[in-house]
Amino acid sequence: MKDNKTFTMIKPDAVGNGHIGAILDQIIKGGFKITAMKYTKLTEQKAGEFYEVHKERPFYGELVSFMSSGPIVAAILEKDNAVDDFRKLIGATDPSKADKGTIRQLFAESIGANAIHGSDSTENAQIEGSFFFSSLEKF
Ligand code: DAT
Ligand code: MG
Repeated sequence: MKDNKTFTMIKPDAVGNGHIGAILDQIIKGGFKITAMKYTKLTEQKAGEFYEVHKERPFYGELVSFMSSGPIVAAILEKDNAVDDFRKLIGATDPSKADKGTIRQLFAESIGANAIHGSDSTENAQIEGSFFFSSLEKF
């Protein structure tokens, strides 16, 4: 599979704190092209499905309720080496450990409310993108 796509969500904390514009600016300046985008809100059911892989983790309930607590921005991004380069741009899961200048270091509040999602593999980017977008919404 071609490794030139990843999937992201600007999470409810960052949307609520007014950081959509600043985060999109970082993404675009980072060399990513937006090939799909929507402003939406997950139900608890949908957030539970999206994070199904984390079902057994102790923070799953908290994660599902946080991710369905307010609107998000979902997007598919294109760039060479998209998955790895985007993980570098967003920084570590725990913002207190994220490198200076990364999106999580700049905008996240905590390990749970950490501003942004980035896929962990090309295969998952494909699955996650299709969770939100039909073929008519991907460019
Ligand atoms: P990432 O989002 O960096 O890929 P992950 O896939 O391990 O991290 O976890 C998914 C999300 O779950 C993460 O963005 C925030 C939440 N999370 C992870 N570890 C957590 C923890 N120890 N306590 C609370 N929430 C956590
Ligand atoms: Mg992950």
